[in-house]
Amino acid sequence: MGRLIDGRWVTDEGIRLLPDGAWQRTPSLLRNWVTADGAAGPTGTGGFKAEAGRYHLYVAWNCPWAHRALLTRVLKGLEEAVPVSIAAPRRSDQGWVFDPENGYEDRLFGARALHEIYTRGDPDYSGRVTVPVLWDTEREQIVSNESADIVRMLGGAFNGVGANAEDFYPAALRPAIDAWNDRIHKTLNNGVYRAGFAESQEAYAAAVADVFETLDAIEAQLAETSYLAGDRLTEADIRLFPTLVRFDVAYWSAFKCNIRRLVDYPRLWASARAFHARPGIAETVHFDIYKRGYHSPSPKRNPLGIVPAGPIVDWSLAG
Ligand SMILES: N[C@@H](CCC(=O)N[C@@H](CS)C(=O)NCC(=O)O)C(=O)O
Repeated sequence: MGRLIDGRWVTDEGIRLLPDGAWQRTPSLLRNWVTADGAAGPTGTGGFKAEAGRYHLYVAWNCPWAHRALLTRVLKGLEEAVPVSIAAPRRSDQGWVFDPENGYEDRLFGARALHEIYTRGDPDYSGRVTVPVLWDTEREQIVSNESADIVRMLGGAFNGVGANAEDFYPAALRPAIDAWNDRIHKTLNNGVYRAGFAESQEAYAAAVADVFETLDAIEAQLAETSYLAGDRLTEADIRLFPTLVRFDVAYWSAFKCNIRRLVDYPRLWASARAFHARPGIAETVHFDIYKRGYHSPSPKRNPLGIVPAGPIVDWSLAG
């Protein structure tokens, strides 16, 4: 299913098909920023001052973009200051929906579907209805639906109002962080989707080559430094993790990213497991949901929706 936007076919997965059979993700539309003093951020308008309890995060366990926001929330100790509602880990003809009977509840409004939140903030909203979403309970509108920006805001704006002092975007490391973010976004976070949704052999081959070139480059980097941008954890490592944790159970088979597995990269595998072992991180990870979600029925990729039994990967530090 999909619809034509600007002369391009936009699928329910929000990715558009280019003439050569390659796929491209459509950009986010709502890009205001929460800041410490309420001043405008790099995009959008001002008036969104960081305050404990004022903002609410909407996510879904299976979405890797939402996952990076959840990871930052945990690592900054913002669980109480920024409450969360979790949509059911599947999409329906209503897009993302809630399923209170099974624990997937809109804790703010009791909405049945996420599109209700988008139109509550802007009755004329006509863009994609995606997670993650950061909602402002004071101004009753969406602040942002761009995960990269939400990661940065949660990481930097809330220090006076509940967050710990960890800095995942320190000034001295910004050039290295920006470079990794850019590369990883294109070739890995999005690269696995470009491989999985490609509709020509050439488009698939190009995407999969990008995926493994970048994984190889990261493995080489980890021989030099403990983390991507140096000897401390940064945003770049946070943004990498959702792709790594889905790799062997989902992307490897569902998206045919199968030249090597994560477990075949000794340093990358060790560093992913160490990240997973940090307090609160494992609670954000749901392997069965990834396996079922990425292998759910899809007319082109998996028409019968059969979910593979393996691989069984031991993420414990002993494994
Ligand atoms: N640029 C967005 C992308 C988010 C995104 O694509 N989320 C997917 C789920 S993984 C979604 O909600 N798709 C629904 C749709 O496109 O209709 C971000 O990084 O925040």
